[in-house]
Amino acid sequence: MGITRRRFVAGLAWSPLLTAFSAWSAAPMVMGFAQVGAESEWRTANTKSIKDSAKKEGITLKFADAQQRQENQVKAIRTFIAQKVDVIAFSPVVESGWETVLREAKAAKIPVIITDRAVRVSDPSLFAAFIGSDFVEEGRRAGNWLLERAKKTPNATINVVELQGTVGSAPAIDRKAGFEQVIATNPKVKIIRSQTANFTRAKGKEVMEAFLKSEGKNINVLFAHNDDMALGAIQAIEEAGFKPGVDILVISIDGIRAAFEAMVAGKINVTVECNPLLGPQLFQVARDVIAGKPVTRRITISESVYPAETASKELPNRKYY
Ligand code: GZL
Repeated sequence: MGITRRRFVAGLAWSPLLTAFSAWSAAPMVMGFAQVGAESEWRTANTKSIKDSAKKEGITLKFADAQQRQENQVKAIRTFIAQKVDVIAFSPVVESGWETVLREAKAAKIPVIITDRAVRVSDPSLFAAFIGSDFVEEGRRAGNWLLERAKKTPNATINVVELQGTVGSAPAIDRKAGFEQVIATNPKVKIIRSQTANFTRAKGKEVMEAFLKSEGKNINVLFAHNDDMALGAIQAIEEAGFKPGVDILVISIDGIRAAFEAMVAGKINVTVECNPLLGPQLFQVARDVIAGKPVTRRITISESVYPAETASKELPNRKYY
């Protein structure tokens, strides 16, 4: 199934193999998907959306979990190329290091769709489309919430500790950039410690423990690049005898169900939504790409900001974990 359906149709239009075509064209699309891993509840929801959509659309999905390791994603993409799938999609764990394997996919005439996290490549023709959030905007939204809150204590210095996502990943780079862009307008707001906790709950707790040990009472705000790290950090904050959401404000991103529950409990002050439910759009774009239709290169998802006061009303509507 290595040749693209587009070329196959062109070839068949002039040949008597029309019956073969009708049989083949009825064959389900085969997609190879290389997922980052299973590091967070956001990722679990993202994987479920992709698998559920593939099932609903009758698409044969070859799914690989890379356990947050780029070499595993590259290996999976090479396997998909060898299996001559119709289309490859993946959520790149980090932004760089994809040129070689994407050139191999291009040489094999297999279109590639990037979902969730962006790649940094010199040749834009190496992928057909990107479907995902604007992470810089998410960082700005987190920063804007803090600036609004800071108006309540205009003369106070606000010391922020930051739990970054995976080093080199688009969400970690861009959320940090967006947040810093906004807080730079208020000299009273300062990031005093910043470290990666790799988007996981366990690391979030561990790094927050270290922050608390070195900075303790000096910490006014935690900015976590995702809810899982924030939830881990909340455990550390409580074990250190502080009240999360009160002694230390907690700003987070994703909008998973557990974050809404923590907001109802007064332990998270705001979560900036990052929508993981990309499955339906992914398969729509895949069909268009295979059919040779023009596709929008960058498809972003509309998202909201949920301060704690909205949590109990919004909680029942949360479709994902
Ligand atoms: C964002 C996504 C991030 C989430 C984390 O689109 O790549 O990865 O914010 C997840 O929860 O681990």
